[in-house]
Amino acid sequence: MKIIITGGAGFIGGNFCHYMVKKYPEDQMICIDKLTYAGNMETLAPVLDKDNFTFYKADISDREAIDEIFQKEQPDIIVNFAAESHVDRSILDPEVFLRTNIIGTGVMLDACRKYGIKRYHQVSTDEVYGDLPLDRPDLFFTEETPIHTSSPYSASKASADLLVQAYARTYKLPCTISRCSNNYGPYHFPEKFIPLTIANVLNDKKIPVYGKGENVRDWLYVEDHCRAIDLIIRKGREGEVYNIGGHNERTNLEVVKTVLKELGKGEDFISYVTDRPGHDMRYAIDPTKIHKELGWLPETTFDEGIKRTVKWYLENREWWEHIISGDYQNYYDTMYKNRG
Ligand code: NAD
Ligand code: TDX
Repeated sequence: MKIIITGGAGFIGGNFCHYMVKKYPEDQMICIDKLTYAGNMETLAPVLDKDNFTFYKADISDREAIDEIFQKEQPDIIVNFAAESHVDRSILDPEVFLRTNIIGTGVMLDACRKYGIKRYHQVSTDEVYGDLPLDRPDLFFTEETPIHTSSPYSASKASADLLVQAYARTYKLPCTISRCSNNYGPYHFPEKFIPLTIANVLNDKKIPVYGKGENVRDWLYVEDHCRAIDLIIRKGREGEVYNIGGHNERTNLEVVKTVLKELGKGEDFISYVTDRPGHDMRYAIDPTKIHKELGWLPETTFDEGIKRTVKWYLENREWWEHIISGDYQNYYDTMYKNRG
């Protein structure tokens, strides 16, 4: 079996490459990544020299390049992780989100039609459902919740989902979609909340908490997400959407306090700053469908996952210091300077 993994030099795609290369030595993993600011070959270091791993540097919105790879590799399964993934960047400049997340998905789907595949899997997000109010803890996102997006990022991801569903219906392309809640774990780019918190504390910098820190996210350890996708591509039903999440809701303030405790630091690191425009209040996934159909359940508790994550950032300083010492500093200044 040949499996194309796009966006494999990023956070979740990278963890998925590690997981799949190790679990399926008989299958070939073919990673396609443009190596944007978020892509990092150091993330792929553990698999680069493995016989069942191949890497192509290419843009998923580049039709010619994608066609060439499909023609050469004749893949069976595609897992499309490649995306612009940071909400704040989509607010600063939406255009690249439209190009990669929408056009790029369209190009991948066209290549699947042209060359024929056994399964196309779209890695989507719970953000396509919009948000839930804080005072209705009884409400959760199910696969039937209407699409209702807030940011240019989530709108571009929802557009991609609609394209996938259109290709599945019109061209009978064998597709699945997964919509996962917030991931955390090793190799998470330090612009995102949990690694940003860890990196700032380790560099003796304040943690910028948006608004009052009361927004709620449903956190899932990245390996649990990888396991869910593996199950869906092998056993999930064609044409279906699967929500992935672990009933692990935390306010941002609770998350920061857990990380600070793990690092043995006090709450004086917390700094409240101007809120994100259009900031979604609460995400909460109902994962009943994937549990009942595929037997999936998260295995890592939040406390255990945070312990492992903090340990990883302490032991892999070089990986993230490399990132924050480069271009990232300009982004950080633009995003956080004068935010007050
Ligand atoms: P990431 O930003 O860490 O990685 C994205 C990867 O895609 C990078 O390696 C980047 O170089 C690559 N890429 C970007 N544009 C590309 C292009 N045009 N062509 C080829 N490669 C390109 O993102 P992530 O957090 O690992 O997210 C991966 C996927 O999972 C995304 O589709 C995201 O929407 C989805 N998702 C993420 C989360 C989360 O909590 N991080 C939750 C749910 C869903
Ligand atoms: O500096 C910060 N301060 C802060 O309070 C940052 C970067 C974030 N936050 C808040 C905003 C959110 O409520 O923390 C929460 C998490 O923020 P992010 O890490 O930016 O994630 P989020 O916006 O929830 O989106 C993530 O989950 C869904 C991923 O980045 C998406 O790719 C995924 O689809």
